[in-house]
Amino acid sequence: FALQNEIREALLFNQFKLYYQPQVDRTGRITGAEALIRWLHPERGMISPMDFIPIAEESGLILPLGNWILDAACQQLIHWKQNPLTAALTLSINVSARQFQQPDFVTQVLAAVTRTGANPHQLTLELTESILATNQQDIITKMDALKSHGIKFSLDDFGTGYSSLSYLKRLPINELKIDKSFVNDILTDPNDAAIARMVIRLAQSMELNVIAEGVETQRQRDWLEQEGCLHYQGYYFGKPVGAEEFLR
Ligand code: G
Ligand code: G
Ligand code: MN
Ligand code: NA
Repeated sequence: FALQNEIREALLFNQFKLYYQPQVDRTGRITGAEALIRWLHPERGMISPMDFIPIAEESGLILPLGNWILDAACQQLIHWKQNPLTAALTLSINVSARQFQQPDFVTQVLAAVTRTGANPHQLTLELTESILATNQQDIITKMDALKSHGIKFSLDDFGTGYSSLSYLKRLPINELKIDKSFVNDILTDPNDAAIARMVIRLAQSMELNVIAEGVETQRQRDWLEQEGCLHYQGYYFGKPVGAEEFLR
């Protein structure tokens, strides 16, 4: 309960900040970023989302927090618009299952877009396979509604959770994200290599974009390129950083 109250206060006192991790294409050019939230606590320093997102989800605070994230991300797109170097970047934001399951989720996302004037075509929502456990028609209806405004969807941590391949085919998804747990050992673990290869082939045959996360070395990147994965995210290209450092 203590942490719950602190999250509430942190929202009130503006202690959250979005960090941005670059996403690059095969030429190394930055095409976009993933927004990753940080809590800049006045006494405890920087707190990882792994330590507060689960509590925010349990307590329902993920709803106001999720709206704050949507707003902050859209505002960042507006900032980027003012600089030719960043004007065309896309921004991926993580959406919790609980947030997505709200009846007014579509309304909330579109409200943030309208309020800020952000271009919805530059916005990607990262969903995890955990959302797939709920009512299929409800998910498809929501995704279609947002898609009709130009918003895209990426399936995060792909391969780590619950997913039926036949179901995947019915969802209006644009991108699969190869989980970093597979990328980590692609060069040494034949099983991880096989899974990564399978995700790439699946994306290719379903005409989906595929991006590998957690790329830490040139050799991992080269292996992925050779297998046909042409978009990457990971420490090798850049860690998540504040907006000022991201611009630099
Ligand atoms: O950078 P990293 O340590 O940021 O993130 C840890 C975990 O927290 C990841 O699983 C990530 O998906 C999650 N996370 C980071 N930022 C957000 C966010 O803005 N919203 C949600 N729902 N989860 C986030
Ligand atoms: O949203 P998701 O669960 O995919 O969150 C991505 C997580 O991976 C974040 O915690 C982010 O900081 C982390 N991350 C990003 N790039 C790398 C990397 O190259 N190596 C490792 N170990 N973690 C990474
Ligand atoms: Mn993510
Ligand atoms: Na992931």
